[in-house]
Amino acid sequence: MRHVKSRLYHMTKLQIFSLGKRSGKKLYVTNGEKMPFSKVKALCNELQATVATPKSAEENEAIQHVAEDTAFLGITDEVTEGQFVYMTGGGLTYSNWKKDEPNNYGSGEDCVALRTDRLWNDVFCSSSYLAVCEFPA
Ligand SMILES: [Ca+2]
Ligand SMILES: [Ca+2]
Repeated sequence: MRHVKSRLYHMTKLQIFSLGKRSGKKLYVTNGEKMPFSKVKALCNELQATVATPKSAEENEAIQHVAEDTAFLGITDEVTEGQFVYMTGGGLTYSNWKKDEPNNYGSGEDCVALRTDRLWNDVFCSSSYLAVCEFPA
């Protein structure tokens, strides 16, 4: 019974999300809500997904297509300043930084956001941006 309940809960959570966009084997979905990075992480984790992480121009475009506004990506330089890595592990194999970014502005920006022009900017993790999760469909 507990299994059914948790399964139902999972399905409901999934249903809340609008149907996403697929790129290759990955599916990107958003609930259209803006929240700090810690909440995006928790939300995606709850859905047994990860924060959207583009590893090619095609995936970058797919994520931007799902997001109607600036969205967090699953990339940070929280561990070593200036060294951006995937939350799932490993250094970047693809990037699409806006000119003069990342700039680690102010007291330090350690999260990455995908803008509507598909370019990346390092941003404050405490700022609120769209939550986009990635499913290895
Ligand atoms: Ca930084
Ligand atoms: Ca920046």
